[in-house]
Amino acid sequence: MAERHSRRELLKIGVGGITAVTAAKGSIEASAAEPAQPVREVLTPADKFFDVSRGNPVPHSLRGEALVKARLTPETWRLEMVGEGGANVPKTLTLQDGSALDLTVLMKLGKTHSVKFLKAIQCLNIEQPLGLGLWEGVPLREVLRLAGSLSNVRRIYYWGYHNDDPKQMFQSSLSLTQAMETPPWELPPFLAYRLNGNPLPLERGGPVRMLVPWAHGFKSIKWLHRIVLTNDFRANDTYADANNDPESHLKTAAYLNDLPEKIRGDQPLVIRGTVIHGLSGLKRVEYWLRRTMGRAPGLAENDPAWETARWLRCTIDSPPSTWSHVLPPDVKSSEVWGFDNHTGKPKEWPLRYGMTGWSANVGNLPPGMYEIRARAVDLNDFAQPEPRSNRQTGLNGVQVRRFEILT
Ligand SMILES: Nc1nc2c(c(=O)[nH]1)N[C@H]1C(S)=C(S)[C@@H](COP(=O)(O)O)O[C@H]1N2
Ligand SMILES: [Mo]
Repeated sequence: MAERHSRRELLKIGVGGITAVTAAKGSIEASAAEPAQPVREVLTPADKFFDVSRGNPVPHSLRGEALVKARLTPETWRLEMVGEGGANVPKTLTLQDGSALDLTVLMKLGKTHSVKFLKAIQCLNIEQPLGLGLWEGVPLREVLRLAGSLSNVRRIYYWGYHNDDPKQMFQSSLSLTQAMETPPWELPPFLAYRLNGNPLPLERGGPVRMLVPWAHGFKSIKWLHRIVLTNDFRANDTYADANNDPESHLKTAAYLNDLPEKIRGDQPLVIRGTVIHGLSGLKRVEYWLRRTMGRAPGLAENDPAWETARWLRCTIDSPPSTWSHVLPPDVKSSEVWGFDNHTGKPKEWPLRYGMTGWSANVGNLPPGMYEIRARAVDLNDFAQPEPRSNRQTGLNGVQVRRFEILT
């Protein structure tokens, strides 16, 4: 299964997932000199996202006639929308009567109702973010409006293309409220057909995928084919069946880049990583450097060292000074969600459900063995892995890297 494969690859990157129960303890001090910002990619190129796709063969390996038959080319893509379980849906969209929605009609809707949004894709079960994209599409509520005046509908189930083996099905769901009533401070779930200014590639779920801004990746169904309006109030998510919380929101979390195992001691050590601004906002990112005796196997959750940890502040990368170099040529930052309409600058940083880099200058270290950890603190003063450290809501451990400073 492709999912397994990519997880193994991620593990190869070297992720240490150690969790602390009461991680907010320990003192905070300002860090030393701020390191210069690295030149880094703001948007992840479409083909550089980590791929989490079920299916054998995975849908994006289909070619030619098989792709046409699967309705996964821009010309053949169709979306069905029907009712079940006692739902009253006045206007359905079906393949059978030729009313299924095609890409031309969807993109026409996008001319008057479009969403443009920088979102980090993060899997609930993988410890590193999969990528940050500029996603564009049409709010789900505009598509649901095509069904007319609904009654006896409480939930929306949706499916991506999968082959005829029911075990390979991948599905997710939202409540009707979540789809229809977008609060002014929030983003709507939407049907995305562009990524980083280009048509959404097959590998990322094109021609059209669902994107649920506040959620982990499992709600963002790729190769979207079917929407079912139901009066069943229960979530039907594939991820719920695998003992995950189907309503979990993206968490505020810091991730550590790899470090070499052996580092020269004659230059200051700079550490870097990324941070996702999740539902509860981001106050700061901190690191904790700890000298160890040899190859320590890691800290137990109840190790007293957590209580006396000295957490130091990291520097979150500032937003790019101009967005015209970052965004596609036909997209102005002032049109992107979360940016000010007049100034074209982000209203908060990092942007909600977005991801950015951070760094810290740890300075010159004497030779020896070390461990370094990083964590994010949210606007409610909860430090990672809190406030929801149970794994059903998503992996959120405090990451650690071990290294030796050479003489
Ligand atoms: N149709 C379909 N959509 C899917 C999946 C899948 O296996 N099939 N995997 C989901 C999961 S678990 C994640 S984390 C994201 C990953 O998105 P990406 O492959 O674009 O990085 O896709 C989601 N959408
Ligand atoms: Mo996932």
